Amino acid sequence: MAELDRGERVEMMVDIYESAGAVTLQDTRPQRTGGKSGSRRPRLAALCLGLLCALLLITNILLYMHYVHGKENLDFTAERESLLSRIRNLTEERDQLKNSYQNLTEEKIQLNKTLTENYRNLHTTYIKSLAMLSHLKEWEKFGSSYYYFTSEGKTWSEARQDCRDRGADLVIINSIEEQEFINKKNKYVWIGLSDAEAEGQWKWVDGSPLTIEFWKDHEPSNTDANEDCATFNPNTQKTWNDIHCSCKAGWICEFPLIYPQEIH
Ligand SMILES: [Ca+2]
Ligand SMILES: [Ca+2]
Ligand SMILES: [Ca+2]
Repeated sequence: MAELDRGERVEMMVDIYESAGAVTLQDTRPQRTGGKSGSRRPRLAALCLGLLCALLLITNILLYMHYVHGKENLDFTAERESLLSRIRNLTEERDQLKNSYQNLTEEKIQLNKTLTENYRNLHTTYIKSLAMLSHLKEWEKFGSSYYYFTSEGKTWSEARQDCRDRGADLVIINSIEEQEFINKKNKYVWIGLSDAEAEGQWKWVDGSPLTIEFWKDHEPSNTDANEDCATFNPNTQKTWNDIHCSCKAGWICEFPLIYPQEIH
């Protein structure tokens, strides 16, 4: 061996390695051939398992979607019932409000009527008060009224108009005290009593019927069927007489501080 040159030793070592590699390849080649057919089964199993997992996943997704959809349907039904209930409640409230509105409208109309009537009465009283104040020094107070006496000759209607112009009306005799008060003035005058609207049905100028009477004997006579206005003839206890309304006489105006309908 020592006699072998360097080139021969190298060739020998190459041959040894190649022989060793060939042996190694011959040992391993059959094993690789047998392993190729055996590795297909795990891959197929893995593929099937993957498919099963995918199928299971899809199934789960479908079940979840079905569950969610069903739950949404239930939620929708409950919400629909809730909304219907609210609609019913709102409808009832609307009907109640409608009734309340109608009642309030009727009350408003009634209040407006009352207010208008009160305003009209107040305005009338105001105008009467102004007229009364302008002639106050000519008036005489007795009881709860002011009285204006005049002997100027006018018809019953003219006399009444004069009283109205003064914010008052012809006198209404409500008591024996008022009768005696007027009697003491000793004036022949018109009083606010007439049966012009219905013969024999004597009424005061405010529309009230007689509550106390002081007719002279045999009066009211309605002489010539045309005596519809009452005069006051002083100096007797019974002083009233009906005469023609177109006759001339003095008159008495009365401005009550209390309205006649408030006197009981
Ligand atoms: Ca009176
Ligand atoms: Ca008459
Ligand atoms: Ca008469």
